[in-house]
Amino acid sequence: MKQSIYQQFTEHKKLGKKSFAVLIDPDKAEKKQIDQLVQLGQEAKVDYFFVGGSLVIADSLDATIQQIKAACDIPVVLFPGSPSQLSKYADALLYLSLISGRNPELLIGQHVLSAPIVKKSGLEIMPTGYMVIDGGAPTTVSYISNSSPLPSDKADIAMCTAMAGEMLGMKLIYMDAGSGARRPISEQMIEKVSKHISIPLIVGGGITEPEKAYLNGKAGADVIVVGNAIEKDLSLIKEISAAVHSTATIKA
Ligand code: 1GP
Repeated sequence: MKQSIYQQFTEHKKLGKKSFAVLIDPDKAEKKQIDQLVQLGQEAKVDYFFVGGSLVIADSLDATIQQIKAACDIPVVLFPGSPSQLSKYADALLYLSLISGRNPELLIGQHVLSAPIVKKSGLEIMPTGYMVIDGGAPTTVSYISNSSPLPSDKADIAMCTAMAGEMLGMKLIYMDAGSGARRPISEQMIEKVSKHISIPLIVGGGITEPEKAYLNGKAGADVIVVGNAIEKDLSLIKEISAAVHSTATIKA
């Protein structure tokens, strides 16, 4: 039987294998650029395409995913900024609860309203504790979510938040400095969080160099997400993918 995406995440974590996810914002990516991204993604052995954005204006989500699926077998995971960003063409959904914030709408409110539609979508649902970490500049996600990000130098708060998320039943933790963050999440914070949880850890926001992607993996991130930097320079896919895949955590 085909492994679910979540089984892949946990299997890779067990083996200390790091994965690379390229984030595609359906609003920003043009049809031609998606074709190029998919081709380069296949060549570079990208593990996942995450699709979504804090603010998706154009109605191109379904079309974007169909275009990716028609061209490759790389799984497509929805990373939605709102409940309207659902597509039955994707493989799985990061079912996000903003556990770093204190906005009840994003912790549970919107989930209640959209639950029947999400259930009917038939998507693989992955409950995800979403933590926004201060990336040095106000990002769309902090404005839209109307909640402050977690301070970047407070690794202990991040650790306790992630631990609470896991004990509440979240299956993944996603730490995000926000799209285009000036300062990506520190390795010190990643290490602290990863040491205290047993579920897979996704890290993204402001990663622009292969070296940083590599160091994040070394520090304990299981999935590294890059969006903006690749949008600007497609050739980075190859370098960052190689860097992520060269990381191996020694498992005791
Ligand atoms: C943002 O984690 C993602 O939600 C990726 O961020 O676009 O800065 O790579 P970037």
